[in-house]
Amino acid sequence: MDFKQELGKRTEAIENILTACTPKEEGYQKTIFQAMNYSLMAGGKRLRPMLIQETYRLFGGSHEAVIHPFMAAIEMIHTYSLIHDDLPALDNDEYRRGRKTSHVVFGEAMAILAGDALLNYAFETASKAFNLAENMEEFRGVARAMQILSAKPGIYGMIGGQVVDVELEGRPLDKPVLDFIHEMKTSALIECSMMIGAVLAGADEVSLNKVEQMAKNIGISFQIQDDILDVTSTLEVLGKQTHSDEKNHKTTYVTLFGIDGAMAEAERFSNEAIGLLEEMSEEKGMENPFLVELICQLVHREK
Ligand code: GRG
Repeated sequence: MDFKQELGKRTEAIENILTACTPKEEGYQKTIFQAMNYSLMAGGKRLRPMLIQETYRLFGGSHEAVIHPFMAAIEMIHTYSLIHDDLPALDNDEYRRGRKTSHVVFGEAMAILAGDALLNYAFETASKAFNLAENMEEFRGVARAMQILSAKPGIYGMIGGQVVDVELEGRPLDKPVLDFIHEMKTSALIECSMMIGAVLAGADEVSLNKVEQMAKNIGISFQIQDDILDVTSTLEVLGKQTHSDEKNHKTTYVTLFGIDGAMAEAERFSNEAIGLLEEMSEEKGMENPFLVELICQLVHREK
């Protein structure tokens, strides 16, 4: 398998799914559509929709049309979180995905609304999957996926983590609190993606718990690597400003353990995830070599 080529193909297919869901930029409220599309279609790795798809394939899902609304929806939720996180009241960042941030281009009020709009439109989009379900079992899977989509980005997931992150900013944190923030802020959307892929493919509860655990480890590893890149990379490569954690006086794995220590921890969490994936694959007699490689590559990514 040529991983880079496969990654390119999948990313392009996701771009097409997203494009098909974008609102037309017309009417009196045209500005909100422009602001939504500006951030949503600005590139990005498209990791979360890819994880929905690859987990669906891992569990032998065979009616991919039903996952497309969820793939678009999770990227909309992720994009809303980035728009809001970049606002002056939060990180006050000027660049994201290689472009000026939403509030710089459209003004703060419109950026707030664009984030709100993407969150709402995500559910409007995901709910279209009900119309695509071909039988009762799939319909129930869509209902379960909707529950996961509404819970994981919320107060017991991404928002919960963000609250603690904001409240404790500037104060030294210990590892348990930092892990809590990572698990909620970052892992929650990864868990959300992989669990949605699994339930839509008909995975049982035991498998779903394992998927959640695996995704938690991927998320923590992903966040540690994000914090390393904040110190070691550049605006040109990342498409966003670096040294943002230093600017915001944030404790990270890098401040706690240094770059090498953080790297070792990122690899440890990643290996834990791969171990769980291999265990599950063996038990169920299923495989997805692309997913294994994707998880491996995330720890060594450059952006
Ligand atoms: C709702 C304000 C608000 C915040 C929620 C997720 C989040 C909390 C804020 C976004 C900023 C941030 C540092 C999130 C942690 C997860 C993370 C590393 C996001 C970046 O995701 P990538 O690298 O981005 O997948 P692309 O642009 O590639 O999609």
